[in-house]
Parts: sequence; C-alpha cells; structure tokens
Amino acid sequence: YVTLSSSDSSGKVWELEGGDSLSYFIKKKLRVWCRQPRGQWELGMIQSTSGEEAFVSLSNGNVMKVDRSEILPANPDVLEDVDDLIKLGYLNEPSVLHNLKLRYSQGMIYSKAGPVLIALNPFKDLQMNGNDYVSARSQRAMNSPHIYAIADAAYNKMIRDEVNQSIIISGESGSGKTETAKIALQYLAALGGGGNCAIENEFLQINRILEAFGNAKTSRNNNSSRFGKLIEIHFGCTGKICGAKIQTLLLEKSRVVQLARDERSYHIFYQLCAGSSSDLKEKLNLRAVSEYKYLVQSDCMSVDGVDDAKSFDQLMEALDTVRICKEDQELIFKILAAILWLGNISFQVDRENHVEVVEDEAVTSAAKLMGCTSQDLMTALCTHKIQADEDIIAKNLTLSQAIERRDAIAKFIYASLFNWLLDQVNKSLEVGKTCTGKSISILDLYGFQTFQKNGFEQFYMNYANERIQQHYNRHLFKLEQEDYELDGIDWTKVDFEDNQGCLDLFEKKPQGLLSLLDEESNLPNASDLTFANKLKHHLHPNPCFKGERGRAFRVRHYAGEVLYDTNGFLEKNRDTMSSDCIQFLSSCNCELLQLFSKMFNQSEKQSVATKFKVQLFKLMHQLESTMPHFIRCIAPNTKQLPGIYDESLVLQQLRCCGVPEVVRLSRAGYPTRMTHQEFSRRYAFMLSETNVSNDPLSISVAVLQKFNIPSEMYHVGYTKLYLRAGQIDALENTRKQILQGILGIQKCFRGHQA
Ligand code: AOV
Ligand code: MG
Repeated sequence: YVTLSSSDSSGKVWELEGGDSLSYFIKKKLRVWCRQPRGQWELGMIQSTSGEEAFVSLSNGNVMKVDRSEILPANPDVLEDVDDLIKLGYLNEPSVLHNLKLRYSQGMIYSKAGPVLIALNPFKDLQMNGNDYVSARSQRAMNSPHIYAIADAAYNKMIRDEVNQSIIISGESGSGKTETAKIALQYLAALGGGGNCAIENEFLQINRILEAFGNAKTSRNNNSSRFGKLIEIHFGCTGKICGAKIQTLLLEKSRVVQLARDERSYHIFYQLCAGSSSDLKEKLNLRAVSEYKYLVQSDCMSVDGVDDAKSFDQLMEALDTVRICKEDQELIFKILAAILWLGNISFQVDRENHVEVVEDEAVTSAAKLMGCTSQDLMTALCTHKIQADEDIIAKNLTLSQAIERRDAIAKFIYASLFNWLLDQVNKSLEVGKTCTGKSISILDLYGFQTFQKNGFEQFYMNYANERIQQHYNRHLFKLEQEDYELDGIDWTKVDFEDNQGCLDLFEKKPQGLLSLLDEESNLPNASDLTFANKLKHHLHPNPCFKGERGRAFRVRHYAGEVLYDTNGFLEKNRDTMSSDCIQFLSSCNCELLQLFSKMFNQSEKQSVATKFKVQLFKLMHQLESTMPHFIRCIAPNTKQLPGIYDESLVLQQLRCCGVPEVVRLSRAGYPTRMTHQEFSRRYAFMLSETNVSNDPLSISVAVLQKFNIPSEMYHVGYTKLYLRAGQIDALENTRKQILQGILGIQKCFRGHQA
C-alpha cells in the first residue's frame, strides 16, 4: 500500500511514500493527481517511470513528464463525493479540493471535516433553509452535514449534559458567517419556540435592525458586518427559549465620515433617503443620497439587487417589533439626518486665519435636527473651550481641527445611537427571571480581511480573528491531545499551525503592538510615523512582524500577511471627544443626544485598543465555559458570484483552518469523551439489575460490553471513556428505544388501571 506522510507545517503537500509505490499505481491502473505548471492539479494515470520522473497520461489525452514529487494518489470513484473528509482514503490537498468542488457543483455546500462543519458560500439562494425544511430536519435523523445538524447537536448536548454550548463561526470576510449565524438562529428559534413563530419572527427583525445600522457594502462583501456579535439564547428547563442577549464588539465608526472607493456607509443612511415618506422627508429636510457629502465621496450609492426603499419599510416594521415607539423612531431618524447634514457643513478661513462655518442650509438643518441654534452649533464646531480656574477660555480652532471636530461629533452620535439601539433590542429580548436553564451562544464577528490599504480598523478586526483562531486551535488540537496524554492513551501527536506567536505580538506587555500603540498615543509629540518607528525598533526581530518603509509594517497572520499603514492609528486609538463637545450635546434639546452625553460621562475613558481588548476578552472568557461547535465558512470566489470555485482561494482558506490536520486528528482520535460518572449516570439503567455495581468505571465497561461496542471503538481512560466517531449515536438510539419501551409499558399499565 501507499502510505501518506503528514503535511509540512505550511500544509503544502502530502507526499507519496514508499520506494515502489509508483509501480503499484501503474500495475493497478490507479488514478493519480498530477501538478500542472500553473500549480493546479489534474487527474491522470501513470504510464511509466524513469528515475525521478514519471510519464502521466491526463484525462484530456495528453501525456506529460513530471517529477515524482508532483504526483499524489487520487481516491477511487466511490470515494469521490464523501460528506465527511474523514472518509477520504487519501487525504491530500487535491483530493480534498476535488471532493468539495464536486459537492459544491451539485449544490451541496456543507461538508464535515471531522467535528468541524465546512460551509461554502453558494452566493445564491439554495432553497434549503425554509421553514418546512426546519421541521422536516428536526423529525428526520440528521445524516447529512448541515448547520441544522450542528445546531441540533448543540441543543441536544445542552439538554443532555446541562452544559452551555456555543456555535463559533469563522471565516474570511464575505465567506458567509452572518448568513450562517442567521440560519442557526432560525433553527434554534424553531426548535425552542415550541411551535410559536413569534420568537422566530423577532430574531429575524432584530437581525434586520442590526444589519441596517451595523452592516455596509465593502469591496469584499455587499453586506459586510462592521461590528462583532455574540447572541446568547437562553432556554428554560423544558428546552423552550426564555430570552436572549446580544453582546457586540466595537463598531467601525470611521465609516460614518470616511469611505473607500466602491464602498458604502451603513445601509440605514441609504434606506432612510430612499424609503422615508414625503412627510418624514419634510420633517428631516431630507434629500437624495447624492446630496450628502458623507455618502457621495465613495462614488458608490447603490448595491446591485438591493432595494433600499423596501428595506426601509421592513426596518420600520422591525423597530415596531422590538417595541421602539413611533416618537423614538422619529428621534432616531432625526439623528441620522442630522449626521448627514453635519457632513455637509463647510468651513472658511477669514483674513486673520480664523476658521468659521459657512452659514448655509447644512448648518441650519443640522442645528434644527439636533435641537440647538445655528449659532450654538457653529461655536461648538469652531472653538475649543477650556476651563482655566474660574474662567472659561475659548480658543479658535484651525481649519483641520474644525473638520476633525465635526467628524468626531458625527461618529460619536452614530456609535452612541448604535449602542442605544442595542440596549433597546436587549430589553425586548430580556431573559425572564424564571429562566433557570442553559444557553447556546452564536458568535459572528467581522471576518479576516486584507484590502489594498489596511488601517486601524483592519488591524483590530484581524486581531480579533487571531483570538478566534486560537480558541479553535485550543479546542480542536491542544486540549484534545492533552486529554489523551493525561488519560494514558498511546498517542502520536498531530502537529498544527499554532498562532500563539502572532497573538503574543499583539498582546505582550509592555512590548506588544497594542501596548506600544497605547504608549505612543499618550505621548504629546507622537505621530503615526514615530509610532511606526517605535514598532520597528522594539519588535525587530519577530517572525510575525516586519517593518516596512515609512509608516508601514507587516504582520504575519494565521490567514496570511497583511501590510498595515499606520496613518490615523494614533488619532483613532485616542478617539477623543473633548468635554466641551459633550457639554454642547447635553445642552441640545434632544432626549437622545442628552442621553448619549450622559452615557459618555459615565463610561470609562480608555483607548480604543484597550477597550477592544477588554470586550474581546470578555467574549472569549464567556465562550471558554461553553462546549464549542465550529463552523468554518469558505468563500469560493471573491467576485461574490455563484458557480465559481477558485481552487487556490479555497485551498488557502482550508489551510488556515488546518482542515487536513483536523481530519487526521479526528480519524485517529476519539471525538466523544465522557467521564465515567457521566456515562454511567446516563446509561446504567440499560443494564439488567444483576450486573450493576456502584463503581462508575465498572458500569461503563459493562454497558460497552452489553451493547457490543467493539473494543477498537473505545478506550477506557483513568477518568474518562473515549469513543470513536459514531459510537455514541448508536448507543443513544438504543437508549431512546429502551426508554420508549418503558414509557409504552407505563402508558399501557395506566390504561389498564383506568
Ligand atoms: P460574512 O459575514 O462572512 O462576511 P455574509 O454572511 O455576509 O459573509 O455573506 C456574504 C454574502 O454571501 C451574503 O450577503 C449572501 O449574498 C451570500 N451568502 C452567504 N451565505 C449564503 C447562504 N447560505 N445562502 C445564500 N447566500 C449566501 V464579513 O461580515 O464581511 O466577515 O465582515
Ligand atoms: Mg458578517
């Protein structure tokens, strides 16, 4: 037989080993993969060999001469389309790619890689997530890989083991995380709603609100999440949903005032302009999108296939659902319109170089919407008031300072509005006091991203992805293997790409990226350039870091290298909102603005990097106490089009999540493990009374023997019982049958009594 060696750490190739293996392939006329000059793999058959070279006839009839290192074994036809990569006879890159491609072309976007669900983005509606499908799924045994099966497993485990569960969805930007999260949520709502569609509807509406205010078109994804979220669904003792809570991770607020080409600001602005009634338009003095500078700067005002006006109608309905009253809705829209008008405010410089606001419609409209006089607003934008002892000194600002101040106010108001909305949503979802059960959390963050220009936003979003990756590695590789070793299982270690080095680069104190950023942000004369130089000085040499010319630096992330430009890093990290601006907002005759300024005064004044890290750690800490289920989303192309499967793009994403390593590990490993106590508590009743001893380990062994679990399918550890894939399901089925039998007898017995 041909044996396979493991991939090297970069995951490059699986080698064909053994001296005469090629001749075996020739003799048996077996198929092989043969690497083409441009890197892609083609199926073929070896005809002859000479030294280190082989002649391979390809399926198109051509014969090519290749080095034997460029040949890999292919799977026989019967193993062409397996729903779990574990079942592949030969686990090499071309076989994995081919398998997923074949399934993708048939509309099967889900496959398993051991415990991990791989979800390829179809970029089209596959009609497989409808309501009927939900009920059909929950009734039928779930044999094929699907998000439903993952959600179902999480639900059953929560009920059975009384342990909180989590569904952790990761993948690059545009790979389908948010859609996947919605499908999981919908399924759990159907399962835990007990036939009540209200909960399903409420979740749907909440997603609408969050997406309108927190998603935007980027060059990667027309509906890109610009905030991270963790939805925690709570279930009561009977398994019914009794509430939910949404936690979020930093919203990208720079988008409100600054857009890259071909990108849009938050959907809500376009929806409001397109969909509001003429009455509302008049109240807000609202114009077309093209008249607002904040929106027009990117030259991209509409998205193919998106009807902003219709979305606005849906949004209003959603706001009703979460019980935001009409008055508050109008306040929200006023604030949004005020932000748009703020963006249109322009400045001029007088002869003494004093900056002043151009008194036009923009400033009068903004002031009116915010509930102040134009004069107040103009003063707030052009002067900086400082408290000096008893007196207040007003200092004139420069032109760039005034612009910065205008934008800071717009960003502050928008971010506060987002947080306030989230509070309202959470109030409507509130977990009842009687809810004593367990929860399932669904994590959906912003995906890993590399653009041509990568700034502060990409920096912290990619950092969050490093943390998620670490969680994934820890649970799938580290903890699993540590367990085997501790419990005395003979185990050959499976290596994986650890990203600890990169996380250290970010988090080490005092000389990690985040600490150095905070340090530099606190120095009075620091600039983005001095920050970049500081990084180069302190972080060199580090395998995950590379200083570049000028203000740039490079980080080697788990998902690839990213070149960051430090332009704007310090400013965005400080995120200052001067106290006189806050004072001004609190003086406005608008309930929400007053509330926002109060919330600001109560909040902790930390740098953005520090705040982000705290939020992220809180989320991760919460996830640590749950049993994770992993879904890896994969974007088959960057064009966001159906039917295109870019092999190298898919491959790169599969490598990032260590798919071959996960498969190898679960093939060799025991995915189910329970302590002897847990196991015996659940299954002891299935033994006849005579052979029940009190010792959990003996009970475990007795159950295994009684139900004929083959000895190679389990391992009895010191503390736990380890079972190979599929074994627990068989046992659970038997348990169900026995239980149904017992219940049947009881019913029958009661019937007789009556
Ligand atoms: P993301 O969440 O992973 O990106 P999304 O979930 O927003 O990606 O998916 C991007 C787009 O792909 C969606 O708007 C849909 O058009 C399409 N899509 C994704 N999954 C499906 C599916 N199961 N069925 C049909 N279409 C789908 V980001 O938030 O940018 O990281 O930051
Ligand atoms: Mg998303």
